[in-house]
Amino acid sequence: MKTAIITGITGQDGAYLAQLLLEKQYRVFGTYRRTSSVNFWRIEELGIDAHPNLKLVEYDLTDQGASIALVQQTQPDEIYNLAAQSFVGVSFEQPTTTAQITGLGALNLLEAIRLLDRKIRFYQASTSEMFGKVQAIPQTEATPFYPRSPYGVAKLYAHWMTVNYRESYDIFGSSGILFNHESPLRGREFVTRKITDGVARIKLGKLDCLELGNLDAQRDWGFAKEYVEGMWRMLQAPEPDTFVLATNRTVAVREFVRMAFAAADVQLEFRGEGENEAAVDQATGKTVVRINPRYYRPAEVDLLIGDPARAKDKLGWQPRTTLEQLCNMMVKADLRRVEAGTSF
Ligand code: NDP
Ligand code: GDR
Repeated sequence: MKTAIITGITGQDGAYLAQLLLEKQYRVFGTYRRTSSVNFWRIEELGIDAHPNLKLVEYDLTDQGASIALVQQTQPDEIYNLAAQSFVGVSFEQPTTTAQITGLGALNLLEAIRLLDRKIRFYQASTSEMFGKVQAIPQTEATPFYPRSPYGVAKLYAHWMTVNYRESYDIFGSSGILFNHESPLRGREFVTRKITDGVARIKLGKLDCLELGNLDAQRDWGFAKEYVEGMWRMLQAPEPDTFVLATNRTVAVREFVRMAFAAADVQLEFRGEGENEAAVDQATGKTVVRINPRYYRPAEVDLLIGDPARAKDKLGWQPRTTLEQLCNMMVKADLRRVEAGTSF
């Protein structure tokens, strides 16, 4: 039986990855932070919270001693470092905290591996945000980085430390440069889930109008459940490496808005430009989306589109769910939750 540590099990990817590893008969140590109220709704929704092979461990990534103790006490074969301050918008307001968690946090685990057991395989959750102001289209493992947020800069540090520990100490450290991936378990602050949750509330009469920021940003959105499978495959490969996981399709936020409302049988018409842009329900004439500049970012990533050819070739990984299917799945889940009054 293999043993894995998943940092950030209370997050979207941590929950899906735990589900996958439990299905594969792993013993899983999932780490969560001490908070004043528990935050296990995702693993509860997946029905794995009471699984006999899942142990929840209190842990903060910023604590070096705790990182060493965690590795010493659990003796893992694999560590998946998914914990992060992962919200780009907040990273502009809390750059130091973001650097400590998202950047240095990864180093704490790499150090624990270097000091305790160099055979442990390590996955670092890197991100397309490292491409930022993109230097090539589509982006591949060879595209130069140009991060545009404190989050992107912190992730780039963690990415290079993973590569450095691979080269310096022969540690099996792999870095997955994952493009945006979404699901019904996505946090409500991220734009896709904010939109699908908003659509559900508007449809059920609980909200009049959804406020968003930059509708022109283009993202390459995939389904999170498929992306965690790619993480696992990276750690089963013969050699540690860096891989892009993406769909190779890019869509503007505005189009996702249109798609999500359509999934609830609401057809939109967009009017106006810039801060005055708004979307109107064609059937009722009501404004259901308007711009609030408070959601603009000081520096934006305008366009992301990834080429996952290397992952397909070396890992046999490829995305299967289309954005339309994903969007439908998220809207349906949010309609169910809002109706039942159980939305997180
Ligand atoms: P989430 O924001 O949903 O989850 C992040 C997790 O990190 C949560 O469990 C959170 O705990 C935990 N965490 C935050 N700070 C600490 C800390 N100091 N110590 C321990 N745990 C902490 O992210 P996702 O699941 O969406 O993403 C997983 C990883 O992949 C992240 O590193 C993210 O940056 C990266 N990534 C995500 C992509 C995406 O599109 N989803 C794309 C590319 C990379 P708590 O619940 O207590 O806040
Ligand atoms: P991103 O995701 O920054 O790409 O980071 P997010 O969903 O927050 O934003 C995507 C794009 O939508 C625009 N946008 C808005 N974003 C939010 N959150 N709220 C709004 O109201 C809004 N209106 C427009 C943003 O400006 C942006 O251009 C995510 C995170 O999961 C990271 O951790 C991960 O590394 C990257 O994806 C890949």
